[in-house]
Formats: sequence, structure tokens, C-alpha cells
Amino acid sequence: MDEQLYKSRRTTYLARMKKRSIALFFSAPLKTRSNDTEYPYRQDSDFYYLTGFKEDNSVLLLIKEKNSTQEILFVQKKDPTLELWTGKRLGEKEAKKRFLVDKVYTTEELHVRVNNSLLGKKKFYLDLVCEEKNLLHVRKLIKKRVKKSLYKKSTLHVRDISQKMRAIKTSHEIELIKKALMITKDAHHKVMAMPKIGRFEYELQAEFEYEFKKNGAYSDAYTTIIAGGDNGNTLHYINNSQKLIDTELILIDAGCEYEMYASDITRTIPVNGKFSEAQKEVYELVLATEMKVIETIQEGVLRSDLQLMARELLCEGMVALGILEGDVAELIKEEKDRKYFPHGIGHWMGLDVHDPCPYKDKKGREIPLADGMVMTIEPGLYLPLDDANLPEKYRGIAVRIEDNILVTKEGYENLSFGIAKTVEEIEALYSRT
Ligand SMILES: [Mn+2]
Repeated sequence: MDEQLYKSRRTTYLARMKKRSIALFFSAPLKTRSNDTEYPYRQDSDFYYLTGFKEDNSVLLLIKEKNSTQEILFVQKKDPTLELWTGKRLGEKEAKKRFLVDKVYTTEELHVRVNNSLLGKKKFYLDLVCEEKNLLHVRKLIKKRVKKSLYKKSTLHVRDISQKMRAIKTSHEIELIKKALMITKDAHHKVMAMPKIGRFEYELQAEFEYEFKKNGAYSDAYTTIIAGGDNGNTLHYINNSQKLIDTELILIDAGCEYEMYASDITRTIPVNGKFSEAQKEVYELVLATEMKVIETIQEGVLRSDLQLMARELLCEGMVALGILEGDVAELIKEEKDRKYFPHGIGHWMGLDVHDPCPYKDKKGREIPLADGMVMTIEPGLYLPLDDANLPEKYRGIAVRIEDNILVTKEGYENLSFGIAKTVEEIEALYSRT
């Protein structure tokens, strides 16, 4: 456990806080699935980023005075009866040994300690969105201390600083993403190789989840999408309930989470192992677009440049295939291409699959790509079965291809390099046994 790493992140966070302020980070709450059963617990990404602690019912309090700082961690009290049911807790004493913070208390002391820390403070970094019970209580405490007219000015969103920090990944974080991608790669290859005619979408989902868990990835990073044929035209199709049809494609968007870090990979493969001519035409267009966009990645490039490039390439290709008619520049100006490529070219990825790092600075200017950022590149074309404007042979085809790219000083590194994606690679992996 590299406690120094989390310590240095807190130091950076504190350095960016205003003087005479406090910041509060809460662990994620438990989420009820039904009645008295809960979803598997997953720590809040910002809380984890600053502490490395995976227990619920814990809080981080950062205090910045005029010339000094203090870091306080609150953890759940040791309770043998509770631990019999829900497992061992680290407790106050062990937490003191492990974490490089100034003080550790039990969560029971939170309100008293926070109340004490408010004296002389002018700014309060809080989660302004969350409705967690403890947080509401803290907000009440602060409201009592601050003049009503000043409350809004005094409170700042606690995640703004941490999410900005999270945009640039350290080598340790990149190693974890790479590990997640190794597991994800093996799962995709296994599913590419297996016979699929007549199987159900959920059977493929089960293969992914099995491979993820078996290889030490606790969870998927998001609900796996297994979309046979026209289902791929629903962007977030997660029912995964239909039978796979011999001549159709399957759009598979699946990636595991490894030690809290995501991977996010989409591949589109034929059910019977071989692309039809029409499928191949659409597929090759999306693939060429994806590869060309990736090749242009380097420091200073804007995400909107990549978006426009993808739109132009896809639009040109769609005109060539007879999917759209007219002048490419005109079609893009009128957003006619958006009907078939309606989403973004990619997103930040890290502790969250859609990492909530800012895309724009405070002045609303787009933040250019920089060394250490990780983003997905995922162009797609979605040609619905019921779209009478489309040439008949293309109706019901949906293709998306997605890789995970690290921006480097030299340009970029495709972290998901080696996951089969050319027609030849995919067809070669399929076995008819
Ligand atoms: Mn994605």
C-alpha cells in the first residue's frame, strides 16, 4: 500500500485550497438493491483518490489555516456484533498506523470535530450535489455559522479540485488501467472465438463477467452491452436478452474494473464469424475513422478537433456508400450526419469509466490534450432497421469500435493495442468447433 501516494495527493489538494477553509470528502453510501439487501459496495472515486481507503462510513476532513494544514480521517468504530455480520473493520487504532494523516477519529465524532474546525473559516469545500445524511447535517452546521447572505459565496464544490487533479494520470494509475485492459482483452478474444449462433446475448455477458472475476477484476466498469443486430442501434442497450441471429453483427461494449480503475472497450463482431459485404463496408469505414483519429492524438489537440475529424471522415464515407447524399461540408453544417453518429468521439477514463475531469476551464475554454490524460476514442455508425431512407442492405447494422488512449509527450500510446479489430483478425479468431 503506497500511503505516500495518497498523502502527496492530499498535499496537492490542500495547496490548492483557499486559506482559512475546510474540505470534506465522504465515502460512498451503501445502496439498497431491494428491501434489506445491498448492491456490492464501491467506494467513491474522489474519496478513494485522496485516501486509498475502501470502507464505507468514513470521512476525510482537510483543514487549511493561514499558515498550517491538518488532515483528519474518520472511520467506523470497531464493533464485534456488527463485524460478525458485515466483516472486519480497520478501526481507529489500525487506521492511525496505516494512514499518513494527522488525526484519526471514529465517525461518531464527525459533527463535533467539524463544528470545532469551523472557527475562523471563510470557505467550505463541500459536495454541493450529494444528499447524504451526514453531509446535510454538516451543511446545517455551516449555515448556522455563516451569514445567510454569504453562504452561497462561502461554499465551493469539493470535487472541482480533485477532479481536475485526476485528469493527469500517474504511472501507477496507468499500470492499473493496463492491467484492467489485459483482462478485458482476454475476455473479448474468448468471446470472439466462441461459437455464437443461437446463443443469447446474456450468455456472452456471462462469459465476460466470468473472465473478469476469474482474473481478479472485482467488477465490470459499467454494465456490459451485448447488442445483437438492430439492438446495437440502441446506444445504451443493456437488456442483453435476445437470441443472436446467424447473419447479424454483435456490438459488444465491455470492460472490467481492476483495483478501482476502468477499461472501456467496444468491438463489433459477426455472430457467425464472417462479415457480409455490406457489414464489412460499414465496419471498414468506422475502423479507418477510428485509426485515423487515434493517429492525430498529441499534446495540444482539442477533443472537438477529434470530434470534427471523425464526423468528416464518417460523413465522407456515408456519402460514398449512398447512406447520405450531398456535399460533405453542407451535410455536416446541417448536422445530417448526427442521425447516424449521434454521440461524442470519446471521454476521459480512469477511476470512473466516464472520468468526471473537466473538459473546459473556468473561462469556458476547451482544455487541450496533455501528457498523462487517458481518453477513449469510439466512433460508431448506427443504421436502424426501420429507417426507410437507408439503402436496404445497411438497415439494422450498428458498428462501434473503441480503444483507450494515453496522451504522451511523444504523441500517444494505445493502451488497448492488441485487441483484435481488423476484419481479418476478428475472422481468424472465430472457431467453428
Ligand atoms: Mn466509452
